[in-house]
Amino acid sequence: ESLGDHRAKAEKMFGLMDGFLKNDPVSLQKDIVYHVEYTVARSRFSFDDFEAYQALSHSVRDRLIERWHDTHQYFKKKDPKRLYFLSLEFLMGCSLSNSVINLGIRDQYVDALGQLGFEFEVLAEQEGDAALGNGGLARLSACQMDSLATLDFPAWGYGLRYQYGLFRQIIVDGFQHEQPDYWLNFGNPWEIERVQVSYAVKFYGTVEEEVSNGSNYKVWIPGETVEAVAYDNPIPGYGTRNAINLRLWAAKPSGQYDLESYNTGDYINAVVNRQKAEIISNVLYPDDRSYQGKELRLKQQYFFVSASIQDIIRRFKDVHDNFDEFTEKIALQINDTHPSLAIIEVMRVLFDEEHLGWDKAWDIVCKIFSFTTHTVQPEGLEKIPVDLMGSLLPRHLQIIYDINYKFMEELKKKFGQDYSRHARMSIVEEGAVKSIRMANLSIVCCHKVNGVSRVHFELLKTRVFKDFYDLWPLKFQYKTNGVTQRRWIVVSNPSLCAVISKWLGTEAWVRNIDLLAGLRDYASDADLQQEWRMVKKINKMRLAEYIETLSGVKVSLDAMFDVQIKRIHEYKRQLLNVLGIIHRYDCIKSMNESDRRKVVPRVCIIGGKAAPGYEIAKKIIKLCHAVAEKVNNDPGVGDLLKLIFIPDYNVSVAELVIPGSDLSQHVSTAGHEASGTGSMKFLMNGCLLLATADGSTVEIIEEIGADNMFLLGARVSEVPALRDQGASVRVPLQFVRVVRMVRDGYFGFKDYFESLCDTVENGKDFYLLGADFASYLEAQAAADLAFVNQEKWTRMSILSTSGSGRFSSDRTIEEYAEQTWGIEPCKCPF
Ligand code: B1N
Repeated sequence: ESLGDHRAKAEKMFGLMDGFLKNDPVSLQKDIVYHVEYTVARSRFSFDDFEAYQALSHSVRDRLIERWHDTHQYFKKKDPKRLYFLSLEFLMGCSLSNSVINLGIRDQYVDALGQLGFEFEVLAEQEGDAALGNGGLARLSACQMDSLATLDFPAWGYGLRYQYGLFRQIIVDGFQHEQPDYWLNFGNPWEIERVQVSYAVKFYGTVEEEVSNGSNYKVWIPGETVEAVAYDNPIPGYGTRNAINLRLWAAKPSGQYDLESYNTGDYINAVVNRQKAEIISNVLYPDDRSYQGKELRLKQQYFFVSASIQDIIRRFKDVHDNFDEFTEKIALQINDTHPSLAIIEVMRVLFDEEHLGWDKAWDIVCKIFSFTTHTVQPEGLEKIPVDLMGSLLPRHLQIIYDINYKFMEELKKKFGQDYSRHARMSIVEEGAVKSIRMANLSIVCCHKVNGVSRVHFELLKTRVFKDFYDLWPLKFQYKTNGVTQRRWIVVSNPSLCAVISKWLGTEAWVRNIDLLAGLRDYASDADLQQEWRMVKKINKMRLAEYIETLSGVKVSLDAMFDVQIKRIHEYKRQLLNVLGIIHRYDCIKSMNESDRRKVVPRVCIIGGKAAPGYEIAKKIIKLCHAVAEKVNNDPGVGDLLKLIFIPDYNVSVAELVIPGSDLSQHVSTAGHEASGTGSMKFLMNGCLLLATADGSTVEIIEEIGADNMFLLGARVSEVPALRDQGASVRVPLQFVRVVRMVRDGYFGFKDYFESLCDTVENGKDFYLLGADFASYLEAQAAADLAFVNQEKWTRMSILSTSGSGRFSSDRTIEEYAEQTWGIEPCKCPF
C-alpha cells in the first residue's frame, strides 16, 4: 500500500469518526449510555452504580485514547530525545477523578451525570486502587509520570502488570492479616491490551561461541522462553493535550510451542507447563527496603527489563538504521537498582546481537543510563547471589564479570594496590555467598547517580557510596522528591483548591506551583483564615464519618486530628507515637477536673501496612489496637483522647485522610528516611508537621521556617554518638514508665509485647526512641499550645501551603530533565 493510499484511507476514516469526541453534556450522556448498553452490556433500564462507573470510565477512556494517539503520532513525527522511566513499582491509585481533571472536563461530567440522576462522586467511589507498588518509591513514580505528562516531556514509563497488587490489610482482633489484591477481577478500563505488542524473554540455558565475519561472538541459547505482552495505560497531562504512556508487561506462555511434548502425546502436561509462565507477573513483592535473594523476584526484574529494552530498540530502529544517534535520542532512568539489569541487557544486545564492538557498546551504555537511589542503609542494597545470576542469566553474568574486570583495572591505575578499597568497590562481593552488588554495578555504568533529598545526598557522599564519590564526584547529584499538586490538592481537596484559586485570582498554580507563595500575603487575613478553617472543617467531617463507619467510634470535630500514615517500620517510629499516646492517656487519668478542662482534645490516627514477614512491625499494629481498645472505652477520658487505626491504608485512603488532618507526624530517626514524601502532601494541604530533621524535612524547614512546624529529636550528626552511648544514653522517666506499662500487661497481651519492648530497652534502642522521647513530648506540648490559638494555627497552616511549592514533582522533573536526562518538552498541538 502506498503512502498516499494510506493517507486517503486514514482521512476517510477520520471523516467517519465525525471529528473528535465532544464534551458537551449531551454528547457525554450519549457516550455513557452507549457504553452501558454496548461495552458493559447492561440494559439501559437496569444498571447499578458499579456498572455506571464502568460506562463512565469507558467514555473517559475514549477521550484519553484520542489524546494519547495524537501525542504518540506527534512524538513519532518530531523524533525528540525520549526518556524511558523504568520502575518495578507504580502506585497509581484511582484514575477516574484524576483523568477528568487533567483532561479539563470534570465540570462537564458532573453536569452530564447530574442530569441523568447520578452523582459523579458516588460513581467515582466505585473504583478500586491500582496498587502496583509498596510505598513512597512507587507513589513517587506515579507522581513523576503525572509531571512528565503535564510538562509535555516525551517520556514513557515501563513496569510490570502484577495480577495481584499490594496485599489488602484486614485486622482481626487487632492483628494484621493479609489478603490477596486481585484487582483485575472486574476488568480495568484504564488499560489497553496490546496483544500484538509482545516480545519473547529468555531465561536459563547456556552460552556458546559463534564465528561470524571472522569474529567470535557469544550466543545465548535459552532454556526457557516467556512472552511479554504490553498493556498500555495513558497518563494525561493537566492543561495540555499530551497524554503519555505507561507500558506494563504481563507474562504469557511463549508462542514457541514445546513440540517435543506435543509429539509424545503428553498434551495435558504440556499445556499445564506453558501456563506456569504467567507466574512471573503474578504478584508484587510486599517488602520495601529489605532485600531477599529470591529467584522469582530476579525473574520479574529481568522479564520487564528485557521486554522494555526490546521495545525501545525496536522503536529506535523504526526510524534509524544504525546506532550513531542512539545516545542523542534515548535516556534511560533506573528507579533504584531494581531495573539495573537493563544496563547489562543493552550491553548484551549491542555487543552480542548488534556486533557494535565492546568499546562502542560500552560508550553508549555509559551515556544513556542514569540511576536514582532511594536507600540509606548499606544493608538495604540489592545483592544477587552469583549462582542464581549464573543459572538464570548466564550471559549477563559473564558481561558483569567483564565490566568488573575493566573497572578493577581502572582502580588499580588510580589507587594502586589498595586492595581493601578494591574489595569494597568491586561489583562482585566475595564471601560466604558470592554476590553481585547491583548498586555498584549501577554506579559504575550510569552517568549520574541521584539521591532523593539533600540530607540523603550528604549520606551517600560520606557513608553509603563514599568510595565512589571520591572516585567520581561529578557523577553524584540529588533531586529532592516532590509530589503532584494535581492529585494531592486538586483531586483530593476540592474545597481547598477553590479557596486557593479564589484568593490567588487564578487556577494557574495547578501548573505553576510557585504561585502558591502568593498566599503568604494573606496568611493573617481574617477572611481567608475563616474560609481556610471552614475547608478544614468540611474535610474533618468527611474523615470523621469514615472513621465512624469503620470503627464505630464517634470523634469530636473540635479535637486536633493528629495523623501518622505510612508503611510500618521501626525506623519510622510509629512506636514512639503510640508510647506518646500512652503517656498522654496516663496524664489525663491522673488529672483533676480543672486540669482536664485545659487539655486539647486529640484524635490520634495511625494507618499503614506491615510487610507480611516483619514481626516487630506487626506487633506495633497490635499495640495500636490494644491501646485504642483501652483508651477509647475509658469513660473517664471521653473526647479528650481517641486512638483510631485505619485499616488497609492506600492511596485512596490517603486522599481522604490528608485533607482532614490538623497535624501529621514524620518522626523517623534522623539519617534513616532517604526523603519521605507523605510530609509534602500534608504540607500542601495546610496540615502542620511534627517532625524530625530527617530526609526532605530539613528542606521543608528552610521553606516554611522552623517556627511554622514542631521539630523534635536528635539531628543526623548527633545520632552516631547517641548510639554509641548504648545503655547509658539519657532516657526520661516517663519513657521508662510507659514501656513498663506495656511490658507489665496494662494493655493485655503481656507475652506478645515482650519482644517489642525489648527493641527499645536495655541499651538495645537502636532507633533511639528513649533518647528522643522528651523532645517528642515537648513538640507535642507545643502543638497543643499552638492549637488553642486558632488564629496562630491557621496562619501556620496557610504558611505551610504557601511554602510547599518547592515540593511539587514538577520541580523535581524539571531538574531531572535539565541536569540528568537532557530532554526537552514536545507539546502536541491542540
Ligand atoms: O523511597 C521514597 C523515599 O521518600 C523514602 O524515604 C524511601 O524509604 C523510599 C525496595 C524500596 N526506599 N527504598 C524503597 C521500595 C520497594 C522495594 O522493593 C526498596 N523505598 C524507598 C521515594 O524516594
